[in-house]
Amino acid sequence: MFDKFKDTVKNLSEDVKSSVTEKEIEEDDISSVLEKFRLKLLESNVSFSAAESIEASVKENLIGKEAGRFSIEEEVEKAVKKEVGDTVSDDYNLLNKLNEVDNPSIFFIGFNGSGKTTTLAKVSKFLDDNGFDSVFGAGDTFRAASMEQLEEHGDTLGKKVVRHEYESDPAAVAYDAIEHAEKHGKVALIDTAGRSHADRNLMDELEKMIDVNNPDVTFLVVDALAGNDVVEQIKAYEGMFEAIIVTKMDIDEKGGTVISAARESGKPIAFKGTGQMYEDLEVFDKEEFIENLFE
Ligand SMILES: Nc1nc2c(ncn2[C@@H]2O[C@H](COP(=O)(O)OP(=O)(O)OP(=O)(O)O)[C@@H](O)[C@H]2O)c(=O)[nH]1
Ligand SMILES: [Mg+2]
Repeated sequence: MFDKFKDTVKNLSEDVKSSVTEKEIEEDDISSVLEKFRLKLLESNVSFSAAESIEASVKENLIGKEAGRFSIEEEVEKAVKKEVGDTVSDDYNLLNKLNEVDNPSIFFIGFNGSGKTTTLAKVSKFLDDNGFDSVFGAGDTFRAASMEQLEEHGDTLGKKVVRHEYESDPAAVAYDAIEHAEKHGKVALIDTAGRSHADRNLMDELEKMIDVNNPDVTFLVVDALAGNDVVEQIKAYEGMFEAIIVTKMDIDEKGGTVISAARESGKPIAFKGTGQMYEDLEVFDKEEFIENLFE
């Protein structure tokens, strides 16, 4: 896992070692290797601003130290861990949140193909395992076959799917699904159409959907392979979500998307998707994530 990120940190340690000639590490010794390190972080999907602060933290940790008196690897690792730890938060508990509100509703929003529909189904399974029944709202009335995809999950998981016609108003679908959930003491899980920031109509529609229905929880679903696009995605949905779910972590070599998403949004990471099965959803654990970056 995260081999590319590991190599980046390891290479930096080696580069620092070979570039330090004096006893005490000076800025000049390491500025070019830090520059290279920053570029490598960018290649590992770490956003520009996050890469800059990781670089600054490593620099601060090394300058003025006496080479040979300490382990460069350890210092580099310590600095990167601290910076990532300060950036990424896992401070989100969905079950607590659901216990706090009456008739909860959860929206899943995000770019095309990020994993919204699959994640909704996984969350339904997670809720089942924790004593919450759910109803699905087919709020993607836009993409062909989206409702059949959701109904397939509904059939498999034994969940009712509230749907209208294609091209109909998704705000009304969500409304009906939430009403149905309220009547039956269930949680409403609302699917939405995949958007890109260029789709002004779909973005307006999504804003309306959220305004009208005032969901208790809105998750932004981002794909770990999105790379630098995640910065744009966070901007496009700014103010609309309270926590993030990062999907496809099982096929991510780079690790940087979590760091970028956390940095650019300031929001906690609630869950991670780790495969295509319903049970492949885990509560995000920051310490475990950081350990995985280095082990
Ligand atoms: N390996 C892996 N694949 C995933 C994960 N989450 C979702 N996928 C796959 O990603 C693809 C897209 O998932 P969807 O749930 O359809 O994504 P979506 O955001 O609803 O897509 P649109 O509705 O078209 O915007 C599917 O093939 C999923 O099986 C994950 O955690 N790991
Ligand atoms: Mg979908």
